Amino acid sequence: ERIGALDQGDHAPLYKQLQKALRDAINAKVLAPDDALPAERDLAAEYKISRITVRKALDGLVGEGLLTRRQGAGTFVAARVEKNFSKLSSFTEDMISRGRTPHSAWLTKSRGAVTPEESMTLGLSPGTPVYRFSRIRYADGAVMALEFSTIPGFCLASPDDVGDSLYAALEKTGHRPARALQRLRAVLLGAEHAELMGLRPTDPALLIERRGILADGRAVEVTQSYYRGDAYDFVAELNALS
Ligand code: 16G
Repeated sequence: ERIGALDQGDHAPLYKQLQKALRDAINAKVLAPDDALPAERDLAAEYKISRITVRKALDGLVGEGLLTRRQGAGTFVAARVEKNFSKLSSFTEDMISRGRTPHSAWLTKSRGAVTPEESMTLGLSPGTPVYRFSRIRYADGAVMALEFSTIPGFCLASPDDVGDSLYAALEKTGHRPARALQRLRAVLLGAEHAELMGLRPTDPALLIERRGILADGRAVEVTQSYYRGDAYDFVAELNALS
C-alpha cells in the first residue's frame, strides 16, 4: 500500500499537498473503501511534516466525507452507504448495521400546529397539534444528512421523548410506521441547507420524502431527508414484469 509523495514543486500549503496525495491514492484505488489509513504519527514521519499538518489534512477530508474516523480504531477511507430503497429502516439502524456510529445535532424539537399542506399529507384536521424535528445526522462524526420531520401529536407524549432515534421513540409508543410511501429526487443543497451541513450550496443531495403509515392506515410521519449525494447509493431488487 503506497500513498504518493508530496509534489516538491508545488507551492500549495503542505496540508493541501497531503490531501492531494491521499485523494489521488483513493481515486487510483491504492486506498480502497474501508481501508485504514496509517497512524497520524506515521504519516507525519513519512512526509516529514508536523502532526498538526497531518491532522489538518485529514480533518478536511473527513469533512468532505472522503475519510471517516472510527472511535478508538483510527481513520478509514469512507465507503459510500448502500441503502436499500425498499426497506423501511431508520438512519440509526442503517448506520449501526454498517458498523458506523450515528448521532444527531438537533436544530428543532418543538410542538406546533399542522400546516394546511401537512394536514393533507398526514390526513389531519387543520390546527391539529404536531411535533417538529429537524437535525443534522452524522456517521462517525461526518455529516450524512439533514432531516425535517413532522409527527402527529398522538404518537408521542412529548418531543423530548425522542433521543437520538425517532423510530425508537415511535416504536416505544407503538407508532412506528408499518409501511411508507417514498419519493426521491436530485437537488442541489442551496445556501441555507449547505450552511447547516457545512457543505457547498452547489453540492448535490438526494431529497427523499417519506410518509410513514401505521397498519391501520393512519399517517405518523412526514419527513424530508437531504442525503448527501456523494455518500449514498440507493439499491433495489427489481422483478420482471409478469
Ligand atoms: C431515515 C428515514 C426517515 C426517518 C429516519 C428515522 C430515509 C430516506 N428516511 O432517515 O424518514 O425519519 O430514518 O431515523 O430513509 P432515526 O430513527 O434514526 O431517527
